[in-house]
Amino acid sequence: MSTHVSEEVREALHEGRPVVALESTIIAHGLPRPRNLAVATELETLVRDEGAVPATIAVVDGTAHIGLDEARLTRIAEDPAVRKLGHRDLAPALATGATGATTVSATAWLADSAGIRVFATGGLGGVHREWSETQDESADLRLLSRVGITVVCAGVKSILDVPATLQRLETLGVTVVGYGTAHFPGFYLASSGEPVDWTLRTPEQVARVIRAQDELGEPYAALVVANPVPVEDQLEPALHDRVLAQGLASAKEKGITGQAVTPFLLEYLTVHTEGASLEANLAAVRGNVRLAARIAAAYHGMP
Ligand code: PSU
Ligand code: MN
Repeated sequence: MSTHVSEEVREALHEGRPVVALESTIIAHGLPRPRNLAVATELETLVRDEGAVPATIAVVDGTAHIGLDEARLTRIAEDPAVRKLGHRDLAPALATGATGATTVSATAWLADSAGIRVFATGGLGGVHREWSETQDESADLRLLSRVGITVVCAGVKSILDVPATLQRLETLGVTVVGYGTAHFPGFYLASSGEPVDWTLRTPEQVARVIRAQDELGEPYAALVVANPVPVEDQLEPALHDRVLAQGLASAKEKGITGQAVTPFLLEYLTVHTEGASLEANLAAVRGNVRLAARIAAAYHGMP
């Protein structure tokens, strides 16, 4: 397969130093330009500040890159022709020389293949509202049942049907823990109101769970570490509920389907909350990236 692991990431993995995978769909399709490039760079710096090596993942000209140099990162952020690639799109993208940003499903797969144990994103994809009409369930969920990677996220995007998504994660055997909370976070909101079965409070505790997965052996599903956005940074809940309802109605009216649904709703919220949802999204992602780096450091520092 046409995969390229950057020298910095390769050396870190070889020497057993912490590495954190970062996805690129959030950069290309989840955040507005030109802010997205600044955020992509900032996230890598946050990882480095915690003593870990960032590995942003994307497909450029038919090669899957684990760790992007500045030119490639800039292209992913700036080129409007960059595609959105889920796991199932990787083979045709590599075979045809395409360029695309990787979603959670594609990133988790590529990171795991490269030997990276910890991955940070904003919010996972999941079961969409009105699933009974559209059967729209993100490929993120099933893929996470197939790779033993740890994903730090602020829950699943609140545009989704959260209880249905949690049920699917249970069925698929994906372990879900709340970080410092007994409730599943709500992406833009600190809590979705749904309970979680397990609460962990330190990076070292999370690292011990990863180690226990290692000992239980393959095949093991992913570990989802659900880390809430700080309450002071969350989107105001009443504003969230009102604008989301309008966005869902607008998506339906416009006939938006498939891969376009998630980017459409994220942008709708950004525009109609005058940027407040974007700030909440960014606060969540920053917190996740920092925590992921601390978990990776704790895991690699274990005796
Ligand atoms: N988290 C964010 N913004 C995003 C995403 C996650 O804060 O844009 C992306 C991830 O790449 C995730 C994708 O895999 O949204 C889900 O898309 P879909 O629902 O089409 O599977
Ligand atoms: Mn979908």
